[in-house]
Amino acid sequence: MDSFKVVLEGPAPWGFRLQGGKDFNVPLSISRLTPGGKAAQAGVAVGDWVLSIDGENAGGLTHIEAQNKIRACGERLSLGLSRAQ
Ligand code: LEU
Repeated sequence: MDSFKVVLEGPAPWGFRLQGGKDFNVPLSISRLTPGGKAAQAGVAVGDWVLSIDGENAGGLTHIEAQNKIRACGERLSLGLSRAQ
């Protein structure tokens, strides 16, 4: 696994969708990207695991908690991601 961090400059939309979360018993991951959107431009890929949001471990978050945390980021969204090589 290759772990890395991306920082997106706001405002939203960030240009991605999440799937999974603690309530689904599946780790959070990127399920969809808007072509040319901020996340895609920053090198985020479909399938990337979301390890942290805004510097905080995302492992224990439900799907809605993770979405809310992302929505609370206005000017800057920092994501810790991990990708299978
Ligand atoms: N779909 C939202 C966006 O692209 C992100 C979602 C995870 C709240 O800004």
